Amino acid sequence: MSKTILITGASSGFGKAIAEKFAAAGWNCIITGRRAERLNELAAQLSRQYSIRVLPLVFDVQDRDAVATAIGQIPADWQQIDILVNNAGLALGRDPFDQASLNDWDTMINTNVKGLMYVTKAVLPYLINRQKGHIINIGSTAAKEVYKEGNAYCASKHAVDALSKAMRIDLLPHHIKVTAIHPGAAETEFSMVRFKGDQEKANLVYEGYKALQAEDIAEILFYAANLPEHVCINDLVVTCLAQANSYYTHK
Ligand code: NDP
Ligand code: 8X3
Repeated sequence: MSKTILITGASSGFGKAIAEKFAAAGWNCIITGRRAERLNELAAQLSRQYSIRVLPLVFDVQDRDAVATAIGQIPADWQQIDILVNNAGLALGRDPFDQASLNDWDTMINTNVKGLMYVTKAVLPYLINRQKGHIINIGSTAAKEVYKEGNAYCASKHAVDALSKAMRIDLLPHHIKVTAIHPGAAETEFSMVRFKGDQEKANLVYEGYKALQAEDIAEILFYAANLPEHVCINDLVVTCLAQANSYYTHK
């Protein structure tokens, strides 16, 4: 029987590449995000190309009620979820602590931390009911190191690191695996979002070296998701060859 993966933030970047990778391997996909048109297009493409089922769900992970409703009302024949990928997230701005915007801070914390918690809480009854499942959280190298002007983004990803550890402990009795994958710089829409549409600033982030690509993360996640039942990768930091950590990139 086909397996099912639920991926948040599947309208671009890592999430989209993860959906493509799993769909190609015959998995049914629940894809979520705020941009309905992109999700519907992806759903149509994947179901046509790979003869799998795709369920697009449009909601903002920051909206607690919308999350509970969308996930709580998943049709019965979609409730056998094998993997949840908590990927939806963003950085907004790169400003010194004293100059950063409170709105940006709120959005990052509400999306990267609270959104991840809301989605996980909503999906867990389906996993607990089956006494199995795998939660894969997308952290960041920013979950491990705090860099200049990274303040709230780094804090939000440190929280993802802590929450992954907490889930791993508390969900032990339910046989649920918890994996945190922490990518370094990756060429997605991430920097366009961070720099609020400033293409020049976004391009600079990836100039002079070969950054990670979304497909690299999809490949790694697919590997982590397909290990034997008793094996769980807990924590994985992944950078491109040119990057050692948050501070050193050879350009
Ligand atoms: P993208 O901007 O390409 O994708 C982000 C995804 O998150 C989109 O699908 C977006 O969908 C979704 N999203 C953002 N906010 C919300 C929200 N409030 N509700 C629902 N969905 C939301 O960036 P990446 O693919 O790079 O980012 C994915 C994750 O990887 C993030 O958590 C990011 O922090 C993390 N990461 C990224 C790295 C990088 O360098 N690119 C490195 C390390 C970690 P929509 O806009 O349709 O809602
Ligand atoms: C994204 C990578 O270095 O911009 O999480 O924090 S970085």
